[in-house]
This record gives sequence, C-alpha cells and structure tokens, in this order.
Amino acid sequence: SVLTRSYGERAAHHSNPAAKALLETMERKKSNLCVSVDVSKKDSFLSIIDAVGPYASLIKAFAPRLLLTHVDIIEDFDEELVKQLLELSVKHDFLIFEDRKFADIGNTVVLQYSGGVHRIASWAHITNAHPIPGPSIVSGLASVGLPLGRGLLLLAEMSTQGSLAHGAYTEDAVHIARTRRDFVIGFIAQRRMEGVGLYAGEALDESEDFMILTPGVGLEVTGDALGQQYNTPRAVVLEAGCDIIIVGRGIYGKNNAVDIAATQTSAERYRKEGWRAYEERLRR
Ligand code: BMP
Repeated sequence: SVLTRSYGERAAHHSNPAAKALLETMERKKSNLCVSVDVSKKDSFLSIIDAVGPYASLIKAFAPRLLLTHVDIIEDFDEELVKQLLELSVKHDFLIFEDRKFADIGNTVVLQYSGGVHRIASWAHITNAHPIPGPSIVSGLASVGLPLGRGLLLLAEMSTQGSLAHGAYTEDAVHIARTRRDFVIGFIAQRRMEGVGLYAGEALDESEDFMILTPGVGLEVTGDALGQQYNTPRAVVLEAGCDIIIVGRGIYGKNNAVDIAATQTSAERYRKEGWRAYEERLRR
C-alpha cells in the first residue's frame, strides 16, 4: 500500500513532473509540511516565506481568503513579487501551490489559469480545483498546465464544519481523478480515501498513487470562529493516512505583524511532528 512506501519511493510512481518534484523535495528536506501564507501585504508574505522556507516542502500562496470577485489578490501584487517568490522557491527548495480553487466551466478556467493579472500557470507548480463542474474543469486546466509540467489537486473534502463535499460528491471527485492521472496528482481531503470512487466492476489499480494534502491542522486549538476545524499532525498523517499537512495560522500567527523567530520555531515544530508521524506510519 501507498502508506508503507517512502515519499522518495513514491516519486517513481508518478509521471507528472510536479508530483515527482514534490515527493523528492519532501524526502530531501524531511518535511511533509505545507505552509499556508494568508497575508495581504507583499512584504509580510515574502518575509514569512523566507523564514519558513528551510522547514517546508511546499508553500501555499495567495489563499482565497484575500479574494475579490474573480481575482486572487495580494494588495500590492506585481511581477516583481512572482520573481521574488520563484527565487525563494529555488533558494529554499520548495514548490509553490496556488490554492486558487478553480470552480468554473472549462473555457473560463483556461483563461483564469493562464492569464489575467496573475498568470498562475506560469509560476505555480501546483494548483487546485473544485470538481463541481464535472470532468471538463480538469480537461480545461490540463490543456494549460500539462504542457508546462504542472499538477492539479481536486478538493474531494473540506475541513470546515458542515462541508457539502462528502458521500457521493467525494466518490465522484476521486473517480474523475482516476480518469486523469497524468494531471491530477492528488486531493485536498481529510483522509486517505483508498478504494473510494471505484464504480461497479472497477478494481483498485495497485500502481495508483494520489497525494493527500490536508488543511485544518493545528496543535493549539480545535477550530476558529468561522467553521475551521483542526486536527493534529499525528491524527492526520498517522491515523488518517494523509501525506502533507497544510498549516497557516498555527505557524505565522494571526496578523501582518510577523514575528520571524516565533514563526520559525512553530514551523520547525510542525515539520517535526508531521515527519515523526510519517516515520511511525512507515514502521507500521
Ligand atoms: P489555517 O491553518 O490558518 O486555518 O489555514 C488553512 C489554510 O488551508 C487556509 O489557507 C485555507 O484557505 C486552506 N483550506 C482549508 O482550511 N480547508 C479546506 O478544506 C481547504 C483549504 O484550501
């Protein structure tokens, strides 16, 4: 099973370059931590990334919490920011995951992914989409992302209280991914979901290797005032069989006034916890 394979070994099971690079980076850096940097100022954004870079294998950029209409924005977003972000990704050896959560028809997401102010496909190694429109959203995004070596995650579940992504919806999300394994490299979900999404008569393909990235991870609190729910890195990686923990406020705190030393201490704490749970999982 995927659960007893190391991240490094699993890299060989992927033909998608983003998936391969991510698994290799995770192994090299001994980190299954993805830091989510949801701040609205370029300076704070870049200083947090520089501070946590040594500990994370993946940085989640421009979270939708800052969203306005169709455009994901950092207030002072510019080309220079993208340049600096890419420099940091090389300096610290991490990949960039734009948590864009595309959710429109194929034709629209092609434009949103390739163009606009942000030109996401030109710099984000990985992005994600809601499967709500059906398989066409994946085809649209793949037409832009595959030639650039990008990878896609589907949101099969969410971390929030009362999420509608469960049951048949989750099953269908996994099913869609199974038909596009060249581009869909994994899921945003709360558990491993092995065997989910197999329709009548279909068998589990043993070579299948989806990455499970899990938000809603925190060590201090169990939720926030707006429906977010937290589990520990151990529960997520060891008990639920997920691969990557996504941590935001648990690492950088709550505001734009960044405390670099404290941010680094918590990043290392989450990295250690996540990695220990993974090592324990391998020994099971
Ligand atoms: P925090 O650890 O501060 O709660 O941040 C979690 C991050 O993960 C946020 O950027 C949020 O947009 C994202 N996220 C989530 O919390 N739950 C989901 O189901 C999907 C997400 O992308």
